[in-house]
Amino acid sequence: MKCVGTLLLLGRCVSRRSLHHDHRHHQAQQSAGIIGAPFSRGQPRAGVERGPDLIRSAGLVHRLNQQGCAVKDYGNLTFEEVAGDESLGLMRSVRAVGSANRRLSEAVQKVKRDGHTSVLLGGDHSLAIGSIHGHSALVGNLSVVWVDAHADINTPLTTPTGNIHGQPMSYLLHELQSKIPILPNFSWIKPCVSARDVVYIGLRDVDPGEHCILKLLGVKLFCMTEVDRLGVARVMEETCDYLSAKQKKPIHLSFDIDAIDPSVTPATGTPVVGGLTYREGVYVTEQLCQTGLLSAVDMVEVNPLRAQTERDVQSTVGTAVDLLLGCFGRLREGNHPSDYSLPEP
Ligand SMILES: *[C@@H]1O[C@H](CO)[C@@H](O)[C@H](O)[C@H]1NC(C)=O
Ligand SMILES: *[C@@H]1O[C@H](CO)[C@@H](O)[C@H](O)[C@H]1NC(C)=O
Ligand SMILES: CC(=O)N[C@H]1CO[C@H](CO)[C@@H](O)[C@@H]1O
Ligand SMILES: [Mn+2]
Repeated sequence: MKCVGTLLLLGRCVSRRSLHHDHRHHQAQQSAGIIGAPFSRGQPRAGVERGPDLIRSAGLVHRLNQQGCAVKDYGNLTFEEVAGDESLGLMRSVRAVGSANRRLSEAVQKVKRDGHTSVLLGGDHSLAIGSIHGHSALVGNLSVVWVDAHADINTPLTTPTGNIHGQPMSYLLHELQSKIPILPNFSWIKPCVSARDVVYIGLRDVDPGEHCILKLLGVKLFCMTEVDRLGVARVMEETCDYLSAKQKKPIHLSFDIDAIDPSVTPATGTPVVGGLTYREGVYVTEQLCQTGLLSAVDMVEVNPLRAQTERDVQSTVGTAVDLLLGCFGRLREGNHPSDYSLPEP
C-alpha cells in the first residue's frame, strides 16, 4: 500500500492556513546548500570557528538526506589574514570582518543562483552581514527573522564593546545608513533591508543605543516578555501574519544559538539566562518552514571552547542540528517519504 495524499509527507513545507484546513498542497521540496564559515573575528573568544565542522559531524547532511532533503555541501570558506588590521577606536578586526563577509556574500549568491535554500554554518554573528547581503543581492527585498538574545544592531558609534558581531543589523538597514561611518573594507556593503521587514524573537539583553534604535524605527520584536505573555504559538502566528501582510517576500532566518536558554545551549560566547526552551526554538523553525518562504538560514555562535563539559557541547550542537532539521520540514509528529510503501506479509 502506498501512503500518499492523505498523510503529511516528508519534508514538505505547507502553509499555515492550508495546514489548519488539512489541505496540504504540494510544494517543491527545498534543497539545502551548506556553506561553512569558520570565522571568529567579529568577537574576541576563540572557538566559534569550530562551529561548521561540529555541526557537520553531528550528522547534519545525513539527517537532512534521511528526511528527504537534497543537500549540496559547498565546504568551508577560507579567510586569509588581513595585514595592518589595526583597531579603529573600540572597533577591532574591521578589515578582516569586511573582507570575510564580502567573500561570504559571493558564496551565498552562488548557492542561491544554484537554486538551494542557503545554510550558513558560523562562525560568529558578524557573518550575517555577508549572508543577508548575498541573499538579498540574488532574491531582492526579503524579510529577516532574527532569533537571538541580543539585537545585534549597535552602530560603530553606539557599540559598548567594539565587537562587530553585535552590529550586523546596523549595516544592513536602509534606515541606519546615515549613522554608519566609513570603514575600511566595508564600502561594498549596500543596505538592503527595511526595518519594517524585520522581526526579532528572543531578545533579553539589549544595549541602550540598540533599544533607542529599535524604538525609533518601530521594529517588530518579541522579546522574552512577549514570549512569556503570548506563548510561542501566538508569537509565530503574529510573526507570519506581520511578514505576509504586505507582499510575501523570501525569509532569511538568522538564528543565534544564544537565543536558546543556556541550560540547553551553554556552548556559546555570550550566554544570557532566561532564553527560549528547546521546544520553543524548534517550534519557531517548524512554523517558518511551513510558510514555504524560508530561503536562507544562518546558524551561528556555537562555540565548543565555552562549554564546561563534553555534554554541554553535545547539547548545544545537537540543538543547532535539530533547529536546522526543523527548517527543512522535520515534524515532531513524524515524517515518511512520499514513496514509502508498507511491507506486506
Ligand atoms: C572545513 O575545514 C576544516 C578545517 O578547518 C576541515 O577539517 C574540514 O574537513 C572542512 N570541511 C569541509 C566540508 O570542507
Ligand atoms: C524593495 O524595497 C525598496 C525599499 O523599501 C523599495 O523602494 C522597492 O520598491 C522594493 N522593490 C520591490 C521590487 O518591491
Ligand atoms: C576584500 C577586500 O576588500 N580587501 C581589501 C581590504 O582593504 C585593504 C586595504 O585596507 C585592501 O588592500 C584589500 O584589497
Ligand atoms: Mn547574535
